[in-house]
Amino acid sequence: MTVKKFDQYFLMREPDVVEYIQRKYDYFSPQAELSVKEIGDGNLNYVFRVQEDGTGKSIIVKHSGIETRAKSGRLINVDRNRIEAEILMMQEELAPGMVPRVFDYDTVMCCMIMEDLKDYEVMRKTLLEQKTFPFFADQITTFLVNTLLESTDIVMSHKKKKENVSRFQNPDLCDITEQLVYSEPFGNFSGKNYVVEGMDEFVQSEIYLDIHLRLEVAKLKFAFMEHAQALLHGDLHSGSIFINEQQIKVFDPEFAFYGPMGYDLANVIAHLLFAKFYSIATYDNKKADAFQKWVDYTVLQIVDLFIGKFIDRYDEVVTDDMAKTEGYKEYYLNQIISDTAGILGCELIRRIVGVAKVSDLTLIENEEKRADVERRMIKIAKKFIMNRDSIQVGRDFINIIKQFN
Ligand code: SR1
Ligand code: MG
Repeated sequence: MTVKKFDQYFLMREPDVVEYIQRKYDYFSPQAELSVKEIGDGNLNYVFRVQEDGTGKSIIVKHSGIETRAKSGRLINVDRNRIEAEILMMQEELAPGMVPRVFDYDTVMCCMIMEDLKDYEVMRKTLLEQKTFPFFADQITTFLVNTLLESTDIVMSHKKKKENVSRFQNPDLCDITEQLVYSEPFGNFSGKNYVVEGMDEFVQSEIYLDIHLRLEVAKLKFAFMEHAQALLHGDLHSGSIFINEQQIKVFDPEFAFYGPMGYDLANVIAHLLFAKFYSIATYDNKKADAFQKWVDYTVLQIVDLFIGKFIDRYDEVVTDDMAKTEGYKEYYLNQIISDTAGILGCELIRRIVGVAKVSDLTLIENEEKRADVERRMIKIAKKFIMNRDSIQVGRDFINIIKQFN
């Protein structure tokens, strides 16, 4: 029996993708003149835009390799593509219009065919251009509360929730997070961490030799691994959000799995702070000043709107009798905010010292200024980790951040 092309997995290049789309799907007429471009800028996958030249009609093909793009030698299960497609479809139900539409996914070729969001930009890029978005805090908190709370034992049938925990096991991508967020940045165990000149001693004394910090991060690491609280996006940084003046579209949930809710909230806040400190290191003008104030206000709003919406939604959707006990909702929420503060600290530190940097830092041209803001962010991060149990509302976050402005 002959195996036809696309009946067996291989890593596709641009010409294969056009052939694949025309052979497998009917989005375009058979005569359509199609062009294709690989536009992905992430660490893991290939993202192809296929466009009909005459009409401009286009779709996205997201394709997973068995190895990371960077050819790191790290093999990652291509099942992440299935997880991602299923999560996006579930999130569309819970937060309508806030994720890209998925048309299909192919478990053989490890591809997802999805809406092309040409009217949107990746949020990280817009933030580096000092653009502000007045509705962002409201939009992202709706997304977070709706997608997270509904997936918990508070709301779901406990049997169904346990099935979901199994269905969304994501061991390879969780392993990346366990190593790159919760281990390597605090001990440099593989010797791969690196920092800009002038940072070595500071990182040694403030991070690697700080045994109190390491203990708190160890607690956070095992909470991440053991606390199957909610179905997380799992990598909700500003590069996973498309944005324009009207709307956000959260994408790229390939790290999704059941973990502590604060993980997603923390990522959103951490990457706003990276943009703020990029601005501090790069510009000295009124626009930058306004941008930095907007970031602070947005962080404050995100925490407080999350709390408000969570409290309201909890009462609407709670099904478990014991979870209705007076005081339990507040107890549960306090834990989420404390987790958020601790994970926020880990995310800040890991992007500064670890291998997965962010362009908000690498694009700072003046190395002295970069080192200066990185030291300040490390100080902020440590405060969040060490004091997380007393951090409860938006103002508590801002009070720490403002100490190092
Ligand atoms: C090898 S992947 C490195 C990082 O990129 C992803 O976006 C995740 O944040 C991961 O930690
Ligand atoms: Mg990603």
